[in-house]
Amino acid sequence: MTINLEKGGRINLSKTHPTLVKVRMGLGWDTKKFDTGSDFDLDVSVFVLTAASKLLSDQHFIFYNNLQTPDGAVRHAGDNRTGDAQGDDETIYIDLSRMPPNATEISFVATIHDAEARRQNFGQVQNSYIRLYNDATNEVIAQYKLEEEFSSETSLQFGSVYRNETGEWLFKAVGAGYKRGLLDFVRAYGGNV
Ligand SMILES: [Ca+2]
Ligand SMILES: [Ca+2]
Repeated sequence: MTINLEKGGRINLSKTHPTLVKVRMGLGWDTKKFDTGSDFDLDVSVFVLTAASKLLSDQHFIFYNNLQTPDGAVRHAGDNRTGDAQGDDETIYIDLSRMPPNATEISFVATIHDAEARRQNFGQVQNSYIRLYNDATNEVIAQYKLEEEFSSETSLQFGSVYRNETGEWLFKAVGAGYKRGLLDFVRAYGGNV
């Protein structure tokens, strides 16, 4: 059974799926093409963070030019440049068993490539969602459909997979919009760019 999360909602994966090891995150969106004269490319990035919300290393910033963490715990399946895919537009694979012990949060952020020059924002994006699968069984464990209308935001934190004090893994629906670019996120998470 799929759990539908609301903004701010969470699910304790260690309780609902105690044997879960391989997780697949699918992110999807559609763009209102008539609103914009140029291509519209949303990019999903992943930040693997310590308890202090800092990147474990610069290599733990996963994006279209760095598709995998050195430990192999997180892998990005690659860039989709249009949002036209059927179903998930970009996919991230996570192996919880390979996650370094000091990794406490895996944050999923979407940004619009070249948003400023192309004068694009999340007001031109619709049907956004993040979906968490058990990659071993293809079961959709939880999903979060973003209901909110974003107007001028150029980036969006969709959600996080994180570890609590007792070592349980949870998934949280965040849905926070920002007027920030990708580099601003990297800097905020303590990356060197
Ligand atoms: Ca993309
Ligand atoms: Ca799509």
